[in-house]
Amino acid sequence: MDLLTKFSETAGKHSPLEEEIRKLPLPVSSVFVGKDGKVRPAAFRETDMKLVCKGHERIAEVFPRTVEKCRNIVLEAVPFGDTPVPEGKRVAVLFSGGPAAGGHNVLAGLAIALGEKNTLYGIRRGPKGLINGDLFEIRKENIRSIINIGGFDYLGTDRTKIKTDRQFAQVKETVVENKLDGLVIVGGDDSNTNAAFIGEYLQAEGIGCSVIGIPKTIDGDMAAGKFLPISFGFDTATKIFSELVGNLNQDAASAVKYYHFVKLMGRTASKITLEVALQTKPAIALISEEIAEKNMSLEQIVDYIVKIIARRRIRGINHGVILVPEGLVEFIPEMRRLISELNACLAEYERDIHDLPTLENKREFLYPLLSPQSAQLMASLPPDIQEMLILDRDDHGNVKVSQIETEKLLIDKIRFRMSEMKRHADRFFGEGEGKIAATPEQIDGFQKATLSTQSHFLGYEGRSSKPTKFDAAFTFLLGLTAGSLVLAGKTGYMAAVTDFDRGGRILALPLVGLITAEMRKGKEEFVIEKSLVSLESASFKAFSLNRDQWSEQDLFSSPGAIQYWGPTSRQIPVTVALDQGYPDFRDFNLGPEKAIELE
Ligand code: FBP
Repeated sequence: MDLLTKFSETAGKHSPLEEEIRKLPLPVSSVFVGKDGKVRPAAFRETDMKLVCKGHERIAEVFPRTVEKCRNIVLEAVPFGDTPVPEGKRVAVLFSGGPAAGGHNVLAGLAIALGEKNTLYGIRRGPKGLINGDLFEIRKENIRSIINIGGFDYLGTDRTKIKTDRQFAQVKETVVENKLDGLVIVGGDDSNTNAAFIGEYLQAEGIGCSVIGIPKTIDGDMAAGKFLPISFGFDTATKIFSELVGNLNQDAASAVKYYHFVKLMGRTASKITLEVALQTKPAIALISEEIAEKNMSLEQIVDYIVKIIARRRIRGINHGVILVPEGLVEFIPEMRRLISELNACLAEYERDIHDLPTLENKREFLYPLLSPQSAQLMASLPPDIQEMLILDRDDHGNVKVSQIETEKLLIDKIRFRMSEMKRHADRFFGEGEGKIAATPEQIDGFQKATLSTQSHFLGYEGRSSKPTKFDAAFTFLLGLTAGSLVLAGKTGYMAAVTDFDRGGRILALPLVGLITAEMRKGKEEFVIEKSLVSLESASFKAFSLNRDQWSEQDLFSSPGAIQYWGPTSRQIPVTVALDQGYPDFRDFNLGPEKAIELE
């Protein structure tokens, strides 16, 4: 074969690595392994564990049939035994929201759990495809080409929220027309809340279709403590980001001229930033939850960063990496107030504001409606950030924080503050509270040095990578779990895996036990509470105990690339290992490895 032919053959998901990792054996928890050694579905039994969220009475009113059926009891998978696997079932699956590595292995797990005698359908373009009835049959040979391969492109995804009566009726139409016995929704908190609503609605309509959720999001905020340590995609995304941040650490220390400001995805929780910080030990990492807890204003955050940069400079370090969580703006109290006032204005005047031609017109319209503090804060923000805050919301009403350049906002403010420090060095250096101790020579050096910055946003590059071995195994198990739940006729559950260090325990969590009722803008909303960074967690404590050392001594770490074979191939997130109390983070155990047969 000539070189050109060889090269051409690598197109379309056939890179040498993709070819090899398609064959990667995966750890499979023993409940899914039959006596013949083959992977098969599991059965479920009730445990003595219950999941009940606050405001349960209201949840029981809204989801009466689901609550009555599941009684909020957590189920656990047990071996299927010798009973024959049900046949003739038709099950459809969709991806919802942002991509996360491992989605394709969910399909592989589902296909294997259902086996030859049942049919798996893919729903194109997420919830929108469910509404429009856009289904196709997934065959084993299709799975063979996507197993262990990243992305959501095989099915596609979108962020449509199913909320109107008409949309629910359309979902019913799709289910009835396609004679579906099961619907599997792969998504985050919003999508799993939607799954619970669809499950309840179908029961009310007398349609016997199981609805099962699968916890997905790189953000890591779709988690439930010991029941579900993390969602899938988090491990892969944080490893990709850690490699890149590690490289930036290394470059900063080599070129010794730049501060790299890196915004890291995570719309709300700072879990990604915390994990990447533990892996790379940067000069500074901001954790939104801590900022909210300490009630820090934007100016105080700037102050905190500037002081560290100044101290490092006094010690002769004029470079480093600063991690900024994507969701930061919504955790700064004054920004949060501004956003909530803007949300209230949008709820009432969205059309009017939308129709105004320029940003200036929009501001003129809005300023009188805002409190003086919020109007002043708004005026101090760069125009592009004002624009984002004014209008752009997704279908679930979220501000599109991924498009807000918080890292650049911080850079601007820090530059301004640094120049002030240079001009009035006596106010900032010397003896006294809050001042930085420095010799006249050190102050002179500080005044002469320049602050050179680079800004980065890491997000999309971590969502669609090939899954790590952990995410590949985790998602395969989640698919097996969801398929098994449908075969067992269960509805209103989320597939979950826990005990990552002990062979993997397979659970089914009642969705109604995760949902709470909240009043938002005077309206009752049902949500799965996001799992945020807890300042009491072992992972946050490990971070806060070490961060000063990292910033003072430039003790960064460069963890390197994702591995499928080799020393870090079995590593799980450090945050997960610390918070779950595992003895090590280097060696997950989700069961013995098996070659995945898709014959
Ligand atoms: P999901 O919660 O849907 O998995 O998405 C998370 C996320 O990756 C966030 O971190 C980010 O804010 C958002 O998606 C951006 O999504 P997009 O630009 O694709 O709408």
